[in-house]
Amino acid sequence: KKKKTDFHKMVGYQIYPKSFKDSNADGIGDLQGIIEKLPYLRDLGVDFIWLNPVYKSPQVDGGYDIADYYAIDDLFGSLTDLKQLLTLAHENGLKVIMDLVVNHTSDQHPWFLESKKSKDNPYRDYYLWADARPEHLPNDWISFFGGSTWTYDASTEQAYFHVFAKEQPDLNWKNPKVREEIYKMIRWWLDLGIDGFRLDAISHIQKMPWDYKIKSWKGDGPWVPFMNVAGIEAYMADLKAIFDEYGALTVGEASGVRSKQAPDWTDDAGYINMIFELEHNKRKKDGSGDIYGYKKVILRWQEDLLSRGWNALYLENHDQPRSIDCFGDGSLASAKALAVSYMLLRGTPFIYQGQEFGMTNFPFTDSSQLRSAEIKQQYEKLLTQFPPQEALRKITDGSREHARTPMQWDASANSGFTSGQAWMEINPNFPEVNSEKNTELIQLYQFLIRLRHQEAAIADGSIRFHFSRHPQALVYEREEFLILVNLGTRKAHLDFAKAREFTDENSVSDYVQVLGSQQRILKEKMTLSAWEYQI
Ligand code: TEU
Ligand code: CA
Repeated sequence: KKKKTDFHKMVGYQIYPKSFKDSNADGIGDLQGIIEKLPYLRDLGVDFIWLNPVYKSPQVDGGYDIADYYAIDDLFGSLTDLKQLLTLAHENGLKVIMDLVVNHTSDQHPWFLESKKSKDNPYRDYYLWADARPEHLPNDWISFFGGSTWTYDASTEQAYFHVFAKEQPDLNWKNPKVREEIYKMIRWWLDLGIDGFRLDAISHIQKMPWDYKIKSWKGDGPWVPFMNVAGIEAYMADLKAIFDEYGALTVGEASGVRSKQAPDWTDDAGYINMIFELEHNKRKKDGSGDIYGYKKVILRWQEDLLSRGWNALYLENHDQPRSIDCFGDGSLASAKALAVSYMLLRGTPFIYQGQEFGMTNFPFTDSSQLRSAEIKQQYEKLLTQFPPQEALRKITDGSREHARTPMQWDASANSGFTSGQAWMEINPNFPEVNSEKNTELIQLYQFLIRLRHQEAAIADGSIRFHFSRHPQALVYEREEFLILVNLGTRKAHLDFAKAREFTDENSVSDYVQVLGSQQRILKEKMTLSAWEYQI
């Protein structure tokens, strides 16, 4: 059994390979491109990278539809490239974790191609099939991407089950052969030398019985029948045993696992190291982020995992719009305040590519700029009700397309991303917003990463919140540190006499500002201006 990774002081960096760096001018980011940029990541100071899927895939859902778990898609390079990336990353002190997508495969995976052939095919039970008629599906459950979770197959007069797109049939975890195949594959990658996994949609692998009726649309809404359903424990325990053997670094996308349950999932006896909560991503009606909602979710997860368990912290990923526009107001000041708001919390922070220099949402003007199949489909649907511009706005407000535009490395042609034609349009603001220009924000990230590396209080200390009900000020203590952030443009007036008591050892005046040139003792009352932060 290998020693587990000391992830408390680590910072992760998420790479969406298609849009990170193209090395061969085909307009698509690739593994050699990532290799070229390893020095950049080393300078930023992060400890590990998480690669979104690079496996062989028809790319219906950004590579989350895998056709071969053991092969790299030609788009990205080869297994040799991946091995080279591992070696060089490790030489640069960077660990590498990969996406583990085992709730479903592509409908082009050989298992599914076999499974589809006949009811008595040996692979039939690798997936979830049930008797059906075209107008009478096994139940009325709804998929995450809209429409039924069932797709009818005329040749066998049955339907197969999928919680995402119809091109992503769900694997049948009840079948021991399926589990064996998956566990074998996990070992194969860990044996190859990767350092761990981000477990995709892992809370959906167990489903309710097919006759389960959706009672309420509140909470997890129509997705209750496949959100952290009882029975999942045994599968997770199997996974944990393998991860422990290798000392793998693991982070789960596990929606439906409540903050109260998360300690059981992520403490020493838990299945994985940490969980990405998805709750803070809730939007206001106009698609913008809800700061008070964000704050409330964060406080609850921090408090519920204080004595046991561990959080994965993030503002952005490949499924969310850019934080500077959704929680911030587009200004650099707001991006800085947001960085401070989450990087020093208790947990392991992740930075999504481009976030570190303030990449913004994309100004969509035409549907030809959309790339993901599921968004294009929804757009077509909306067109039956709305004029094109309105349909486009509705579909792109809060859409994950914003996060997937190519990296803006510099002000040169194609933002230094490719010397060919980029697969997705580059944000026209790249001459102003790029990794060479917004160094102030990058430096702040470097500073925050250093704090976590050097200060035990930040890596491992406890956390205590003050002004919990303030609509936009986030104030917390990490032992000898006090962090204050105003997440808004209105001034925040803080009266410490009215704040919850500070820890016995510390009074407000003990905290000195360590940022900036002069040191300033905090006053009993203080006002934070727009997006101001103090550490
Ligand atoms: O996302 C899955 C995802 O967000 C759901 O599991 C989530 O639980 C649900 O939407 C709750 O509201 C992952 C990937 O991040 C995404 O890019 C993929 O499209 C998806 O899985 C399918 O693999
Ligand atoms: Ca390429």
